[in-house]
Amino acid sequence: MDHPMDSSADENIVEESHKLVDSLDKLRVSAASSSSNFKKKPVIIIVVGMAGSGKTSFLHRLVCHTFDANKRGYVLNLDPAVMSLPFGANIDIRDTVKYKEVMKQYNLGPNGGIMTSLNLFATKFDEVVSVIEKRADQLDYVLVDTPGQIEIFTWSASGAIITEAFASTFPTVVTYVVDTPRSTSPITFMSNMLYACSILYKTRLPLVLAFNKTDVADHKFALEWMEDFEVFQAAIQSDNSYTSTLANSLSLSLYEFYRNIRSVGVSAITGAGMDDFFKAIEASADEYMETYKADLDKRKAEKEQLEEERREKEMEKLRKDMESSQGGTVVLNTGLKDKDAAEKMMVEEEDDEDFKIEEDSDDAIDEDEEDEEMNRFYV
Ligand SMILES: Nc1nc2c(ncn2[C@@H]2O[C@H](COP(=O)(O)OP(=O)(O)O)[C@@H](O)[C@H]2O)c(=O)[nH]1
Ligand SMILES: [Mg+2]
Repeated sequence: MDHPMDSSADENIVEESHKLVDSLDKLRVSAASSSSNFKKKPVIIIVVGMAGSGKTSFLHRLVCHTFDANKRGYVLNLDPAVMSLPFGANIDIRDTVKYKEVMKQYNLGPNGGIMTSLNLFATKFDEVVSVIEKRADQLDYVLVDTPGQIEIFTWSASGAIITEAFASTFPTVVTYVVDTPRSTSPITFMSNMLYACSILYKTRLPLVLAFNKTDVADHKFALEWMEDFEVFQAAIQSDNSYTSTLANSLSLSLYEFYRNIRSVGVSAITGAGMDDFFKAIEASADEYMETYKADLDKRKAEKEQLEEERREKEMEKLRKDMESSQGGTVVLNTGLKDKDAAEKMMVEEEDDEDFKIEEDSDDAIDEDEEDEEMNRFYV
């Protein structure tokens, strides 16, 4: 059977998780080294959203738009299970990992297969970042498509590794695609917003809400709900299925979230809203430089400071240890076992002393010497 990965044949999941950790270390190193030559371009656009919200179609639209606008885009497909892509991807996870083989080999279902494929790919992600770094001067945007099921990317270690790897090297913006016609119920809308909110706080990256499929349903209702709390409250109240106080209080806390994000209405099919979308991306990239990058640098400096302090403490400890051991001081352990050993040692010392006394005393005669004297006597 062909191995799903191009490299060695008998790896197992445990090994892969080790590799994942290794790759995280590698990425940390590359992130640290790249901080000095951080580039303002390209802007990474990571497209996430619920299954069927239109991520892949939207990405296709973005590819067409960047091409028409004479912008240089680079496309990355992270969905191992997609049958066919409407665009040509520069880097495609399917070229590296065969998702069906992963399912067979690790005996997994479709979601486990996608997740493991993404983990396998994440182990190679430092290479992906360096490929993009090499082309950075010639690129304006890197467009990233993610697996259909949102949680595979947003709640997995590999998704976090990939996002962090990008965010520590280039300005990175997350785009959350919303299926507008399916979010017209206030409760569905709120669930979707809570999910987007959790992504914002998890990644700490600028977030753009792309209300997709506006050719089917206008996103005006969503903007009204986000702008005016009372309008949304009224909508919740009229929704008989769910009128609990929980929904009310949750919706209130979401207002803080709405203030931190940009939202645009788009249609992947008609291409509506593209200019507004790219304006939101540019503003978000600036925001990245002002907030995320600054925060990243601060965190890095704090980490370095802590590391420096730790190193100094260790050195101080070592210096003290050396000073105290110079005079030959040995700290005795008073554990039971050692106590026996210490007693033994004392007995032996006593023996030595006895022997010394005998040896030093004038009466003491060595056996051999005695024999010698006897021999002389009888000769
Ligand atoms: N009417 C309409 N349909 C769309 C739009 N964007 C995507 N779709 C449809 O939504 C379905 C799911 O799209 P897809 O891009 O595969 O979603 P993904 O799973 O998020 O990648 C497909 O049938 C698309 O044709 C849009 O802007 N308008
Ligand atoms: Mg897709």
